Amino acid sequence: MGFVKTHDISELTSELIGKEVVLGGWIEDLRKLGKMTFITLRDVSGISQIIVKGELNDQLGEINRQSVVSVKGIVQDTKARDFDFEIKAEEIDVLAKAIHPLPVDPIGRVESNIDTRLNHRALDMRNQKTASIFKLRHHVLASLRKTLSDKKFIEITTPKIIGSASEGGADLFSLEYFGKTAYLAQSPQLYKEQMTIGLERVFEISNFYRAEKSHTGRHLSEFTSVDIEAAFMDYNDVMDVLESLVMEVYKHTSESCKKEQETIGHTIEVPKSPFERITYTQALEELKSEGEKVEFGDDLLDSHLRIIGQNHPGFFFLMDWPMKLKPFYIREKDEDPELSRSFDLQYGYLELSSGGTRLHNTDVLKTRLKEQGLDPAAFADHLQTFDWGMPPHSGWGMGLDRLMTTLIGIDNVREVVLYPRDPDRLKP
Ligand code: AMO
Repeated sequence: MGFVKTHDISELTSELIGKEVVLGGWIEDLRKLGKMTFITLRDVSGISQIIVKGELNDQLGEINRQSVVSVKGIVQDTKARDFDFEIKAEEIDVLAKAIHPLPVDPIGRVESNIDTRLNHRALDMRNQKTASIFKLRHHVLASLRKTLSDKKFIEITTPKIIGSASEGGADLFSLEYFGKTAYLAQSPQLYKEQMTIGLERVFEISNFYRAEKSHTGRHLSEFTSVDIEAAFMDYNDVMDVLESLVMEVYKHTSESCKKEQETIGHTIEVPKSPFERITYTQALEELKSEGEKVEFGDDLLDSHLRIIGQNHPGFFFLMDWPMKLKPFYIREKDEDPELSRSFDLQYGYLELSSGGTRLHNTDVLKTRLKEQGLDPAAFADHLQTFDWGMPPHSGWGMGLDRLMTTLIGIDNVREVVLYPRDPDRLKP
């Protein structure tokens, strides 16, 4: 028998009763009862019971749990509670044995700590809770792509190996590039802005790199960012886009991923819309009234954001930050040049996204670069595109991994990333 499946387990229907099928999957459980053996077979779609009798049972040697097998047999009704159907086996091929002891228990009966699971991530993916997280992540990505396409954003892929920093000098990984120094992109910032001159509305979903020595549940050295940039939009417009995207992700997964929610043990609650929009100045007032010593121009510390987050649970925008706290590409407010047209999307204390209206005047941009201690010459390639009819534009970047943690109700991004990279983790 070959290893070609005729059906996934979830594709078994009552119409197939009495018919022959070939299934493929992993042995989750195996019970020998004298003349019969009951096997629980799991594939990506579900579990089925395999009944082995007669000669086949006599010939059945030792098969370890978690070995991968191909089973040819006849579909029949079952009395067993946990299964819709069972298969009366005609042939069983062990395609590859699992060598015991296994480093983590894929059934999850014996719990392993996160480091042990991450060190054996491929096997951890046979744990249904882990698999459900990544199935959910797939649905989130599908929903984001659909909503952005519906809103006429065009998906782009920008380079990850770059010649100069896009977000300023800090937190950059550098590498040897044919005798030159190259860097890993921290964001698609400059490229996505440039693309508005021809495509108007663009988005990218890719991994980016930050050499931050942070050891928290929300920082990674490699993270997935969802980025948009849109010509002829103001920061309020792109906040609307962000809000509708988050709402769609929540609605879509809460409706389409019932099984995953059940397995994970968390119900996705669709948040209330519209999200509150509070200003930095308002946040300062709230902090002061709680006895915090903060002045205009101070960045908000984690402890501050925890207070603000408690006052505004769930999603909210924190907008109009002081210019001096913002990157060089952010534009000021006409009515108060000390304030910027910028925002963060918060989930309680957690920053999920930041963005704003961009400067699109080259001279102002050059001045801003210098003010921030950056050399305009290093940005020559970028700056020249502003001489080719750069439209006013706005955009944002959102950490997908962080969004996933809000959806699942956990506080460690490592749970939602296949092979996380942080200062202590480069393998596997
Ligand atoms: P910023 O640096 O705020 O903005 O990043 C945007 C969002 O990306 C996520 N993020 C991270 N997630 C995990 N680990 C990290 N080390 C990490 N760093 C950032 C966060 C954050 O809110 N170019 C701008 C965006 C823009 O203006 O369009 C930028 O990169 O969720």
